[in-house]
Amino acid sequence: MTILRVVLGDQLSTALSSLRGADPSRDVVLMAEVAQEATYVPHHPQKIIFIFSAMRHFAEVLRQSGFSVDYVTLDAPGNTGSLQGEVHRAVVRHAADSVVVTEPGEHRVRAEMEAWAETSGASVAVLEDDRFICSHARFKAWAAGRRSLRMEWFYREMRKETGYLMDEGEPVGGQWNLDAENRKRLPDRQVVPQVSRIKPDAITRTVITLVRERFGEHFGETEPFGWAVTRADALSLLTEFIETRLPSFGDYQDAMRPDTPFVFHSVLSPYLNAGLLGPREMIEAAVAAWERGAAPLNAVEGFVRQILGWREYVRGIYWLEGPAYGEGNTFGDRRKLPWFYWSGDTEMACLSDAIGQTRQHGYAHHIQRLMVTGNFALLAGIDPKQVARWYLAVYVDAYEWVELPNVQGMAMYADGGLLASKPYVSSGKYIDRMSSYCRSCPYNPKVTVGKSACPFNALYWHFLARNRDVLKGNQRMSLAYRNWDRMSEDRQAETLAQAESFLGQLK
Ligand code: FAD
Ligand code: DLZ
Ligand code: SF4
Repeated sequence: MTILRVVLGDQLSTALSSLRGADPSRDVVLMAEVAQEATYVPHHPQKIIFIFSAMRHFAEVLRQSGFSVDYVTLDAPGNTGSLQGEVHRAVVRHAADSVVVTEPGEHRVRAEMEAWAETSGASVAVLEDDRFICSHARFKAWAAGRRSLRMEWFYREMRKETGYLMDEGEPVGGQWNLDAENRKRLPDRQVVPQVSRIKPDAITRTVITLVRERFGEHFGETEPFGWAVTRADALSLLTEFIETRLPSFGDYQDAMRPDTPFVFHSVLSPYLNAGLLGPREMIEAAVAAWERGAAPLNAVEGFVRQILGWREYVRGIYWLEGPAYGEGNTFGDRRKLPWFYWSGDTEMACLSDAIGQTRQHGYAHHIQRLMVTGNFALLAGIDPKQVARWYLAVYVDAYEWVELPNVQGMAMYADGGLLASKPYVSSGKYIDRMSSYCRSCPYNPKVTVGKSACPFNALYWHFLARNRDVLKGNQRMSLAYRNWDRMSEDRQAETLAQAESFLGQLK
């Protein structure tokens, strides 16, 4: 009675539910590199390299602990190119009568698993992914009967339940959220520590060659490739973050500087999402740094909130809302994604830098994703589906369960305000305040109309004016509308004309 235990590319943890209770002398682990997963969106080559190389290294870890691993490489003869096809072939190869798998991170793959039993002839058990702190049932119970599903309330429950940063039922320091302290601009003199990159080993170099041959035309540079592909290296990067960047993580969480892609961020999301690191150990490492006086509370609370709060919350929303969540389009936006999102070819310095580093590293930090590329897409009225597809393709950490709520809900307000109490839109003023981009930009963030005007400015007013019917009932938008209404009619007309002329030229 052979059991086939399937491990997907973002399930690289020895504590995975599908591996629990396995009998290495009888069961077989299947891991398969398949073209379908590499191309359902045109993933950044570094994302594919990261996943394939981390899969190959993880297969070795399993083998060393006694598992029999059937690993199908992308170029293996007979590779059918799909998970379904590979499960079917492996069931036949090993005469398996049952398949055990941990639930995937996407509705698309979850639906495909429903068909595995039919095509393979074996029974299929899909187990809960308990690498998360909050189970589906717990999230559902939290959401039940609430009118508003704001992250902050969820986060407080998670703090109470886990006891992280709690003291006798109260938040340490007396406040749940220290974000007010976390919006500092990066001073020019502030030195930003280096993020170590990991030198590719022989396995990674083989994968780089394979990916360059097969997916070289995808957006993004293949090299230099510096991502960790083993848990040991990911752990050393976690330690480096805690020691060198966490102390200033809070202060400069929202800050941006040209050619400084990582600032004080952890740059650990690819490892966390693929299973090389777990959420608890990351949180506990940060809390321990605070306990020994090595990092201040605003940094540690801010970091813990990203993982215990935002990450768990967006996952809960994704599964609670189901596939229909991706269909929302609050403002009926239909404009196609501008070509510069793929080429990086724009004079707007903020967008050029954020897209340029995305191409180079498959990484941009949260404020770049939200307030530069996301903000522009929302202001310009880009079709949310095209925006979501872009984000899913270009970031090494992107899987739909985490990408979609961030795009639909947070960046595009396409879920009608389920996640965000108001659209995250801003003029060039915000980008100028939080970055030094504008200094090297041909546009002027203080100008709204004319040749030198920052495009974000007129677009901001155009967004408000064209979406007034949808947003007029939102109290949090009322100040913005009062400012618009205070403008003279002539000024409003020239501002809208400026935005329309810009949009008309957008390709
Ligand atoms: P840090 O700033 O160091 O934060 C620490 C950790 O907190 C991250 O590693 C991540 O695991 C978690 N985290 C922080 N913010 C969020 C959030 N909003 N949602 C979920 N987890 C969070 N994150 C992804 O992991 N995958 C995505 O595909 C993704 N797409 C995004 C798209 C948009 C439009 C936006 C606005 C955000 C998106 N995020 C996504 C969230 C966030 O931008 C990234 O998690 C973060 O930039 C990863 O870099 P880091 O590890 O340096 O994060
Ligand atoms: C993202 C990805 C890629 C590029 N390739 C594979 C693969 O070849 N084999 C595999 O098992 N998983 C891969 N993945 C991760 C899956 O796409 C991921 O498991 C689903 O999107 C669900 O989160
Ligand atoms: Fe971006 Fe406008 Fe500043 Fe240029 S002036 S960097 S377009 S915000």
